[in-house]
Amino acid sequence: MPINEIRVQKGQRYRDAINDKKVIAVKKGDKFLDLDEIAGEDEAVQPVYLDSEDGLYILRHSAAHLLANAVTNLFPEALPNTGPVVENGFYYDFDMKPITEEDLSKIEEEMKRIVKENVPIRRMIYSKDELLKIFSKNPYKIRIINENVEGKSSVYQQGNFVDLCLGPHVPSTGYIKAFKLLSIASAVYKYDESKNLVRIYGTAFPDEKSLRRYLENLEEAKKRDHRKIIAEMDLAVFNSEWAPGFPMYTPNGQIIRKELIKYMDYVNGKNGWTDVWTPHVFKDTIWKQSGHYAKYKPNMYLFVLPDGDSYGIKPMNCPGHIAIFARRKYSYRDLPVKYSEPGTVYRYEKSGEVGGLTRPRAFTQDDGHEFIRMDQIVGEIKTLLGMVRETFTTVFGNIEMAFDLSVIDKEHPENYLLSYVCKDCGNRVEGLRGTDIECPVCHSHNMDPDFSTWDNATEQLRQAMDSMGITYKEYPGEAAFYGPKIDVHVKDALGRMWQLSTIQVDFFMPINFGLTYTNSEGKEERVVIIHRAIYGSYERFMAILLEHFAGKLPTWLTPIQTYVIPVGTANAEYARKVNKSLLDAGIRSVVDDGPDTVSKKIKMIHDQRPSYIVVVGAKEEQDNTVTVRNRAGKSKTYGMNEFLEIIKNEIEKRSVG
Ligand code: THR
Repeated sequence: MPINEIRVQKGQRYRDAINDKKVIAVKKGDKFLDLDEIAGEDEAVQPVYLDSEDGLYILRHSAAHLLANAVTNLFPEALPNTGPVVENGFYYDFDMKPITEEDLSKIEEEMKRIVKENVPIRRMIYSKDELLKIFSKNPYKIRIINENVEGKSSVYQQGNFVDLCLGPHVPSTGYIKAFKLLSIASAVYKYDESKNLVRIYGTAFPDEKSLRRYLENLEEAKKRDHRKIIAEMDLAVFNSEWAPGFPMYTPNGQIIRKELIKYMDYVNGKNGWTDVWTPHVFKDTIWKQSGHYAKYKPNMYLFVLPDGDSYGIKPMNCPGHIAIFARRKYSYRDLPVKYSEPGTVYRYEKSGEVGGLTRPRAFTQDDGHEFIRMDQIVGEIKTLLGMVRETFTTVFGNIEMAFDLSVIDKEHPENYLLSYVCKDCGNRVEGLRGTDIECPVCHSHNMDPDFSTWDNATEQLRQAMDSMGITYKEYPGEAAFYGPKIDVHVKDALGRMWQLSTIQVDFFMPINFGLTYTNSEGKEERVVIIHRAIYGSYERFMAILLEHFAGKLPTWLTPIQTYVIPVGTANAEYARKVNKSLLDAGIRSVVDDGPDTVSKKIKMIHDQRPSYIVVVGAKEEQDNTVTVRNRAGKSKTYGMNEFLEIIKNEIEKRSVG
């Protein structure tokens, strides 16, 4: 039974106070310590179990050291740089000659050998001078020491291998039983772009069973890779020569996209959103005013026309929606004003970062901007969260969602747009960002940040989620520079979390564009903008849908809903008739009345994943029935009209299956 607390006496080694092999470290306050450390006083510490979240982190960190130990044993000239824990595993970067898959197996074998030897892992403290001597042959470590160590620091030693590290680690290499090296990549050294390091990725788990499950999931994820499914179902075209990072949709892909847009139109419509259209290109004047130019310029596609005017292709839709909002005056009764648009945006990403539909350079957001009063935040956020829940439950069925509240880091006010109050003259300025803020009235630099607007908005976001019974985690420092935000993630069929929706409160652009309304006392007040996307973008959403359903999309989204096959040429006429009835009922149906056998046709259409294969022979023709095979391979015969009703109902309800 895991316990929460262990009492240790002054001078006692933690290891000696704990009699449980599953405990690999201890936690004292918010600090983690090795089991070999000695208590400085009588105290209570928390045991860290190998199979806990903290334990897994320590295990993977130790596995990264094990990897570096094995690499330097086999390739003595290799210079280790850094080896952090990452999501689902760890990596280590080495300055060394490129290695092969065969080398990877050898490294893994060497790691196993070191594990079998159960080498103790020891922590030692050295002065900066001593550290510089210990690592004198490794310029990467020297740089880290020079940049980070003041006075002294710890190293960890296991046998002949020593690494600069703060720890903690498992007590000995024998603890790292279930691990696997996954891949080799090349990583650019961040201080010298001409230097390519060899990055080795791996993972480790507390037991073999969890490792096996993870590796099976990884295999399944490869099978479900949306780029593979896109090719099989003929959904999109990626042409790296003509349009690098700009996906194009084929007729099949456009069907899915249009269905998603149609559904979002429906959700928007019933929640008071009205569709607008904005152009893809604006003059740079708008981008300067919105702040995009200052923040987004390196990611924008910009051009100058012969008349000297400069333009930018939109990286976001907000300025366009703002330009529409700003066309007239508003009273407090007119708000909220809600504009939505499937708005295509263009963001330059380095070529190494572009791939498939998850990282394109052009994508279409199911974007929306609403212009509201401060007192409307709770109500509007609740409506938006309701839209998020409805959308994901409709599209995915029963799906786990996680909500993050990203809030300001008050320790770093310089990162955000804030109001400041001058301590000398009492003047208040709004929406400034940076350090050393100057009072525009008395030029004093004695300015106090005023967090009240942020606090108010953040509290409204909390209230909205609390009142809906939504549990969420707060992330200080993750807010947008213009306001707090809620991000929604879903857990897919393989247990992976994907961030989809974003709901952002913004006080900044209303200031930049002078967006106001007249309040009930006839005074002008600033509006608040909420930026939101429910799917996120159509591209990313489609990728996630394809991977979640392994391409077997619910019928309403499937490009080919029915595929009609006659048993023989004698039934071809009836098959065409059945196909026409389906088409007439609005079903996306295709008939294959060619000479191939039924089994060959079924095999040929397999990768396109039609919802139903409708096989008709003499018996069906005589009875005016259809024999329908679903994706699970089960067949059933229905009257023609009966089947039409069933499939129409399934599509209309957007059933998940
Ligand atoms: N401008 C916002 C963004 O791109 C959307 O409105 C959600 O993140």
